[in-house]
Amino acid sequence: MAHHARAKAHTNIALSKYWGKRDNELILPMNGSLSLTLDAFHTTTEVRFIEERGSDTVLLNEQPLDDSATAKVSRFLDRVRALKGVDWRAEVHSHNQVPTGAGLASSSSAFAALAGAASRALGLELDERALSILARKGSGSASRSIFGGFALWQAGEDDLSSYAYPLQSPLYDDIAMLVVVINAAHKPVTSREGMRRTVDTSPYYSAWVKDAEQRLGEMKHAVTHGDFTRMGELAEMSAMRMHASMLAAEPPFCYWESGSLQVMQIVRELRAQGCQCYFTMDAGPNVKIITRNSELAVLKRALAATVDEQALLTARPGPGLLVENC
Ligand code: 2P0
Repeated sequence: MAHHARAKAHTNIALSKYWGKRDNELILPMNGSLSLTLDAFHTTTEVRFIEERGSDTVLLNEQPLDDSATAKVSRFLDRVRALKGVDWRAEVHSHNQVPTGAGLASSSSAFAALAGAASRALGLELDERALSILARKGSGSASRSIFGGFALWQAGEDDLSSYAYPLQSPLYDDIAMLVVVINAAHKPVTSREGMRRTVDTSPYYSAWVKDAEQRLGEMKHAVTHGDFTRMGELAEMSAMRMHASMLAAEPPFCYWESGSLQVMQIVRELRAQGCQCYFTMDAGPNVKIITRNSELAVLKRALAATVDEQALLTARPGPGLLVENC
C-alpha cells in the first residue's frame, strides 16, 4: 500500500493580527486573529511514508532543508505519526510558489500543506477543524490557511478549541491585496522570537491582548457585513498596535524600513484623496495594501514613482487546502 499524498495550500495575511503565544509547544495564541487567504502564493507538498524507521528527508524547491528546519518538520510529522500509531520515516518534497524574492512568510501555506499531505498519506480522515488544529501546531498562521477567503482563528482555551473557521463575506469578490516588496532578505528577528520577546518584556503587551480580542469582534462584524471601510480601518489599526507592542520590548525591535514608511505615507495620502486603501504589515518590512479591485490601477500608478514594477504583486482571495492521493 502506498502511503503517499499531495496537498496544496495558499498563504494568508492577517487583517487582525496574531501576536504572542500562551503555549509555545501547542501554539495556543494569546488572542484570536482574522485573515484573508491569497491566490497568488502557495505551497505544494508531497509526503511519502516508508514502512521503516529512520530519519526524514525534506526537500524544499529540490534543495535539502538545513538540520534545524528538518527537525522542525520531523517534530511536526511525529504528531501525525502519533495519530496513526506508526514510526515510519517520511520523504517530503515541497515547492513554494512565491514569486522569487517576494520576502513573504510562507509558513502558513507550508504547514497547512504538510498537515494535509501527511495526514492523508497515513490514511487519517481529518475534517477541516482537525486539520486546522494540526496545522496550528506547525505554525500558528497555518491554522487559517486550511480555508479559502476569510478565516477566523479563535484563540480557544486548549488544544481542541483553538482552530480556525471560514467566514462568508460580501467583500470576497471585490477585495484585492497589493504586496509591496521593500526588502526580500531574511528578517533579523524571526516572528517566533519576536513574539516571545514581546510577551516576556513589553509593558504594552497586556494592552495589546485586551484590545485585540475586542477589535476582533468588530472586524468579524465588518467582514461578514461587507463594511469595507471599517474592515480597512481595523486592519491598519491592528498592524500599528501589534508593531507598537514590539517597539516597547526589551531589547526593542522594529521591522519597518524607510521604504515601508514611504509606502505607508502614500497610502494615507491616496486615502485622503478618496482612494479606498489601507495598509497592513507583518514581521518584515513589506507593506500589504488592502484595497478594492477598482482601485488597483490608481494605486499602481501612484506607487510607480517610488517602487519598481517587479516589487508590486497583486493578489485576490485564494482557495482553501486541496488534498489528493498519489
Ligand atoms: C499573523 N504573524 O497573524 C501574524 C502577524 C506575523 C505577524 O503569524 O511561531 O509563522 O509559527 O506560530 O504563524 C507569523 O508567525 O508564527 C504570524 P509561529 P507564524 O499572521
